[in-house]
Amino acid sequence: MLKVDDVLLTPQKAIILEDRAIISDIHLGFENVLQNSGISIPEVQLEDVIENLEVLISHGIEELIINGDVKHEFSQNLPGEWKDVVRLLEFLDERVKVCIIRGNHDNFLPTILRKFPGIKFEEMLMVGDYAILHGHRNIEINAGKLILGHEHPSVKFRDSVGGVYRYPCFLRIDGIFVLPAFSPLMKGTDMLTATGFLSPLLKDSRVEDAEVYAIEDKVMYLGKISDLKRLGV
Ligand SMILES: [Mn+2]
Repeated sequence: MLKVDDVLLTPQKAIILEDRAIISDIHLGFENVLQNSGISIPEVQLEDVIENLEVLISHGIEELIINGDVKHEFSQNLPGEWKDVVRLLEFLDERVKVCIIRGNHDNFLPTILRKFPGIKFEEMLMVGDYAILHGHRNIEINAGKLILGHEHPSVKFRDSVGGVYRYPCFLRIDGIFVLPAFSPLMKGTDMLTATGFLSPLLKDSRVEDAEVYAIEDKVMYLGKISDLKRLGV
């Protein structure tokens, strides 16, 4: 874990703030999207997600905040499709307090959440000085510090013999932290070639100024995007 300002960045792709862990963009069911486009992939995502959450919960956190996009598909709400979400929420509900922040893929989530009266569902949550929100919409915020999801940041490097390495990463820019996608299947957006951010809340920020905290077995500070570009990695 790496301490930055008043938060901890963990290799499980979570930010720990006070006694809470914040993750984002689980995108359960993404396997189905890959399968539908002809890519054969076993449905292993839920197990992987639960394994990582077990590690996080073992740090003794009081509450887990899921900062948007629990499930990938947002056009339908078929019961069978949602079994992974129900299993995940059952697993969490028995162990920690849970708060889900609405993401752009979460339109149908409230239907499932009726089964879980203990789980909060919010547009935004304040924890200390931080506003925690997904970031896909522009909403009025009275906080200088933000924790966002939605961007799925990663950095992609190429070595001299053509090997390609991609690491999910946290970004820190203008008092804002951006979480990597918690999903083990999402490759993420390569910030070294991205020309801008998706979030309207980052419209005044430059990608070049973002500081990169890449995740492998541990969290590594790599400097700013502009530094990495200058190094030609
Ligand atoms: Mn999103």
